[in-house]
Amino acid sequence: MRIGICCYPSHGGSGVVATELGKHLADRGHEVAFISYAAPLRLTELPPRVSFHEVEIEQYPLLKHFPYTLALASKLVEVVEMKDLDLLHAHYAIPFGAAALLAKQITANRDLKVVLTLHGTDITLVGSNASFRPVTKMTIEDADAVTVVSQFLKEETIRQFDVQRELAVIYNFIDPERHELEPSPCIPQCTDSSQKTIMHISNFRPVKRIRDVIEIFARISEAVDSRLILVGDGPDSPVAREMGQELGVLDRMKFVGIVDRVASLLARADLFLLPSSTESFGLVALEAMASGVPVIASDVGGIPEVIEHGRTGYLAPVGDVDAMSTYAIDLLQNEARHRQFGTEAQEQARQRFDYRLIVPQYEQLYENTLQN
Ligand code: GMT
Repeated sequence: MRIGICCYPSHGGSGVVATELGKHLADRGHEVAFISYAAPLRLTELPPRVSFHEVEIEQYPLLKHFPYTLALASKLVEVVEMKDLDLLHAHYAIPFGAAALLAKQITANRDLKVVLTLHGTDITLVGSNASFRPVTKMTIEDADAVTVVSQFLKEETIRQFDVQRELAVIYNFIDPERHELEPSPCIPQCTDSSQKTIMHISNFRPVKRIRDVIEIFARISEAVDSRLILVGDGPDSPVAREMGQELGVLDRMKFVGIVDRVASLLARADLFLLPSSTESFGLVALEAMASGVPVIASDVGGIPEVIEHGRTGYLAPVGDVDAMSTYAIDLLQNEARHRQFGTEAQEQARQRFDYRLIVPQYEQLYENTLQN
């Protein structure tokens, strides 16, 4: 098949899933064209059968806000025709799903199919915003096939948009071999092996509840000699610093910034924190599990479909930093249980979310869609 993929190129989960999916599809013999305003973070090289097409953004004095969706749709048309694409797979409803449908209309002489994957905030936050709602709903209804990354997101999409159509649940995935790496040498503080390493990876948006991450860490560090490694960057990065200063733990916090390959960092972690206010799946939690790291997370959204409470990590209500820190300390102080959780987490990640199980589900969906 010849497949066009459009996604956010930044370090968000939707871009990671889209990029890894495209690379695996190319490995399996398909032609894959990525279309975005920058090369996706995890597309560090162009493997065979993979191409990248940049949407150029030019500023005109007349246009206060550059109409990116239209520029993207035009680029999609160009790539569809140049590469003779069979389908476009849009990751995130806004603006990719809408732009892909526009490209389909423009190339009506072809039988181009549009597959849309909803990742979470495109439904729970952005898509349900009144300024996008009708477009999001139309995008979900008019795509040739729609996938969602969890059962939770399926129910939430039906609830919020009252859509009648089929939504296929296809989970996020990992490549187990990637998680057998040597620990990264890029965290010098981690060489002190007596200290426990707590890790958080995100885009530091309010939905990640960075304050809770620091609060939980402050409580852990009162009971256990530990450090907090923060990976990623975003609007709430300064909040993390302020809170660390306020709670007197800033000297035990290390900001690593944006990293394209997180597996070698996770290999250094003893515990992963994900206290988000909503999370449709929680790809980073799955990546932590694949590295054998137990996760303490909010009992919200699709997270319980990934983390098994009391076996691969612990879940607590959103904002319950008391419970989350008690669970964290309990695990860190009980070596046998910690080891057992880590082993179970790694096994479950491999048994349920290996890319070899998940990528064929997308392939099958593409084939069914093209046949219809
Ligand atoms: O988590 C983020 O803030 C990034 C966001 C995105 O769209 O890039 O991630 C969403 O998609 C991921 C991949 O499907 C999911 O694993 C994340 O749970 C989801 N984030 C939220 O729902 C907050």
